[in-house]
Amino acid sequence: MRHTHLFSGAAAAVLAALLITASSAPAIAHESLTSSSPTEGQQFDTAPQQVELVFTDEVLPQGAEIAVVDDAGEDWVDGEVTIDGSAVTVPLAADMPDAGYEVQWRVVSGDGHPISSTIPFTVGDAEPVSEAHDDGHTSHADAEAEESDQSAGLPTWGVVTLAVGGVVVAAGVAFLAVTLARRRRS
Ligand SMILES: [Cu+2]
Repeated sequence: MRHTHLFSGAAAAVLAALLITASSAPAIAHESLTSSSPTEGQQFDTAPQQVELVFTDEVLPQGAEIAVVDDAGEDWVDGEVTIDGSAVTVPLAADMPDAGYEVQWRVVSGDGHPISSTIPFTVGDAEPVSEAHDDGHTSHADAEAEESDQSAGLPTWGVVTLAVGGVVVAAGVAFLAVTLARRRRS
């Protein structure tokens, strides 16, 4: 009999911990980039006329920003950003010289979260942008990871606090269960 009660106490403790942990998990995913022109690292013989980004779902009609910069930081975007559902396009200047460039984009996902990344490409026989912002450069995968951290809405210490709280609650539940089991026995 005693073993049964101990077991149910432990089960309750595990359940409580699981519930608390699950409640801190991110609930909603945001859009991500599914395709782009240029693609990452693409080499053009002649300069592209526009940048097109396609996302997994519609992005919000405001807050989209695209720059196409060269090594000197000059922006070669020449016109307004157009958002059509999940596609975001912007025209480029007609006289882009052979060089390395980088698309720097930022859009607001349908769930209200801003997402951003960079896409390097080259025109002609040129070196990719070497750039001072190599430090801050994130691959698509890294950007996604950062974004999903943010979408959890909790800094790391918040998650830790919740986890510790879960263990404390679980311990309390287990203690109660064991105490009740003892009382029933006596
Ligand atoms: Cu999001």
